[in-house]
Order: sequence, then structure tokens, then C-alpha cells
Amino acid sequence: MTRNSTAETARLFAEVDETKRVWRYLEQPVVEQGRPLPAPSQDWETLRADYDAHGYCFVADAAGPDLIRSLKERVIEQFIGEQGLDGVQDRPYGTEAVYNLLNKGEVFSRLLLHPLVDKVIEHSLGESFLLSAFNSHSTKPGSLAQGLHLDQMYIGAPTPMALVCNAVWMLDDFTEENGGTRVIPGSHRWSAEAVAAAYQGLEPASVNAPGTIASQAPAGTCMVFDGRLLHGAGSNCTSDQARHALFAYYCRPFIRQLENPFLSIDDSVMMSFSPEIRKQLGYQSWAFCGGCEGPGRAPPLDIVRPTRRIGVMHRTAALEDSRPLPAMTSTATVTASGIG
Ligand SMILES: O=C(O)CCC(=O)C(=O)O
Repeated sequence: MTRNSTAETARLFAEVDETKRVWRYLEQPVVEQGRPLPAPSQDWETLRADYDAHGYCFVADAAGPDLIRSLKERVIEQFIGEQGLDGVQDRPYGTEAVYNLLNKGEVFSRLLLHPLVDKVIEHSLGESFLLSAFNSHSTKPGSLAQGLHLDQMYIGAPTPMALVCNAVWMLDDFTEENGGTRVIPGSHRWSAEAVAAAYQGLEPASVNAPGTIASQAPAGTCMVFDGRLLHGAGSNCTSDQARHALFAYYCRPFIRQLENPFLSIDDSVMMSFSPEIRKQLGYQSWAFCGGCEGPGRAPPLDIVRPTRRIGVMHRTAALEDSRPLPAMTSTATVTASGIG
């Protein structure tokens, strides 16, 4: 604290005051009993009431058809390029994942900073939330159901407010048949005992879990759900319809991000983002957390880092949509100038 100027100290204390606002989230929202299940909407009051009552809501037409087409092409191309590479998975239930999307095409960053989606996330997590990970999860014909789980299970204790939430960008229509994410509406407000009884973990399951329903909405919808909601990928019973989706996962600003953006995103890609995106990735401090050269001291947005050599990393980056995929067998060293 001694390093901070008076003005910085005043700002820090103002931010700590923000934590008092966080405690207000302990006052549970008034939940409308008997509210119908969520349907896609762009009306804020509808989204907020759906989210509070059921633990999720559908932002209608959050991305247009051209953008959805580009995202789907890029994610499929990247998945094919990464096959056989260490750390890239066909997941146990047969779904396909691509991680660290922001490093793999400018097109993915176009989904960030959506005003209505971010408004729901802020409602869930408070101000200054962070993007914790951005991955694709696609069910394939014949893929199994994923066990019922919570996205904040690693916290290890029930919480009276959401600590994380997920924004699911549907690149295909989500249906019962193609594995639309299964949810138990309202389970974000269940007791710890009720959650523990239904919790299955991440093991694949041959049937969809009892008590769940499929989230169903057209491609272009963004479903935002509370980190305490019991959910899992549904089994894909079709013979020919994959269900592609991008999962942007967010956390409160005092929680460690799932993917470390400072190590996994190439410097040149990071610097191509707007300051607002960089802030969501962690170029911000909040209260005493995330400071740089002193508790709570905000990192400069254009920070230049000292030369560093931290180890060998497999090349999985496709930095521009138009760039041909690199040979995926080569390795690269992370240095101050990015992937070399
Ligand atoms: O693919 C889905 O529908 C859900 C994915 C999920 O919850 C997970 O991977 O943890």
C-alpha cells in the first residue's frame, strides 16, 4: 500500500466499497413463482426475470447468420487442424472441443462486448467480471450425454450468489435430438444436499439425466446460465447433425481464470484487441486483486513485458481467418515477441 499515491489509494478504497455492493447479492432476488420456462427474447426485464427464476435465459438473435457461418467454418477448420495434437481432445463423451479460441481467429472476438449479453453477465457476476475461458464444445452424431455438473464446482462449497456464468453461442439450432445442453431449471437455487444428490460429475452417461430438459433455441441465440445451474451436454441421437457451440465462460474479478490469457494468447493478438476486451481478459485490477507493481494498481493497457522464455508450447494458433493452418506437428517457444 505504501507504494500507491493518494489518488490511487482513494480509488482502491472506492473499489473495495464495490465489494459491499457484492454482498447485496446475498439478498436473493424476488423470484416469480410459476414463471414459464425461458424463450428467446431481447427484452431486458424478461431476460432478467428468466435468469433469476430459472438460472438461465436466451438472448435472441445475438449474432447474425453471416457471423454464425464464419464462426462455424473457422471452428471446424481449427478442430480438423488440431486433430492428433497433444492436449486437443475428442472428449470422453464424444464431443469435440477447441480451446483458447481468441488466439485462433479474429472472428471469435467479435462475439465479445455484446451489450445485452454483457448486461446479463453483469447482473449475474457484478461489475468488472473477467472472461475466464473461451472454448467450443460440439456434440457429434452419436455422442453421449455429459454428466450433470455445475460450472463452479471447483469452489467446493455452495454459494448464495453465482461466482461464474457461461454464455453459450449457438452455431446450430439447439434441439432435443442433437444434444442441446441439458439443464435443471431452478437448480441454481437448490440446497447443497439437493445438488449433491443430483450431481454426476463429468463422466459420460448413456442416457440424459432424469429431471433435465434440453435447451432449445435457433442458431444465433446466446444462452447465459448461472454457474450454480446443474447442466451437461445432451446425447446427440441424430445420424447426421452436429451441434456446434461456443462457450464463453466468465468469473467474478477475484477468481482465477480457467485459461491464463497472458500465457495462452499471443502478445500481438492481445494487443489487437480493444482496451475493453483487454480489460475483460485481466488488464484491470479490482479492489486489491490483479494489481501490477503493487496491490490494486491497474496494469497499463499497453504494457510491454520484459523478454522472457518460459518453455516449449505446441503451435495451435491460427491468428487470422485467412491464414493457412500451420503444420501442426511443430513446436514453438514462447518469448516476449510471441510464438516463435
Ligand atoms: O456442450 C454442452 O452442451 C455443455 C458443455 C459443458 O457443460 C462442459 O463442457 O462442461
